[in-house]
Amino acid sequence: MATRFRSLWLSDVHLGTGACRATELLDFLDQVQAERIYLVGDIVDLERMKSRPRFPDAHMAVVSRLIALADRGTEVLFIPGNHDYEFRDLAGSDICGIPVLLEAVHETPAGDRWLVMHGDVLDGRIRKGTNLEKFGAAAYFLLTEADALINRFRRSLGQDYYSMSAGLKARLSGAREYVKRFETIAAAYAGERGYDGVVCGHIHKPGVRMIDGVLYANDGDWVEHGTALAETASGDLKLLGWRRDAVQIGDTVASELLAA
Ligand SMILES: [Mn+2]
Repeated sequence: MATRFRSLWLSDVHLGTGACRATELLDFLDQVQAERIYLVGDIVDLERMKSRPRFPDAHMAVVSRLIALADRGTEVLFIPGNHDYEFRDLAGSDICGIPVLLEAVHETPAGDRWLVMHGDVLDGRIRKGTNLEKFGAAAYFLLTEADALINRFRRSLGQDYYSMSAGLKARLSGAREYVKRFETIAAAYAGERGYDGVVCGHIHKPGVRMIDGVLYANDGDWVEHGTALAETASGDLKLLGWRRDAVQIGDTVASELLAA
């Protein structure tokens, strides 16, 4: 029995790469239902496919599933990221019933307005005036590469997915600094533009918190974490995580944060 939500956000699926957890995502999509699904960028990794073209059946099955959901009445919206930026040229039109947008504005049941964007637009601001060139986005994402290899072995042994780079990144101060700056700058950017919150992806670090009065929400990724954000009918925002047996539903966050 699928759990019903008002809205669902997922991003950084990176279809077309060995690191993509397509099978887990398909299982996740069996377990949740939503009135609308925001695809918040880096869904298909066209960047990687330029050097190493591959598209396994499970990856195509994810594409087919999303198109089928749109066909059966789910409002599916696609906001391209930096790994599928070519689709930005299609903004204003749609792909198989899925509108393509540069960004979206989500309205909550309480009437709050959240900016929905991938987040790469902030990369320039994040590096400005810091030494993050030494440990920028490129190095950060390189750490995710080793995961695919390790987990291929772990899966063959029947073990659950373990994210090495997630653990490694948590210990590296450069990575922590990058994540913290991204979160702060994303919230400030949305606040400057008059929004009550921002929902994004890009940094492969799920999280939800208030930053200077603006809700910051990151839906994570389907390379390391296997996470999505979901809004209930009453407007609570939850971080969902895929597990072998069931979708793990995190604590209520938005309503408590917003009431604080
Ligand atoms: Mn990205």
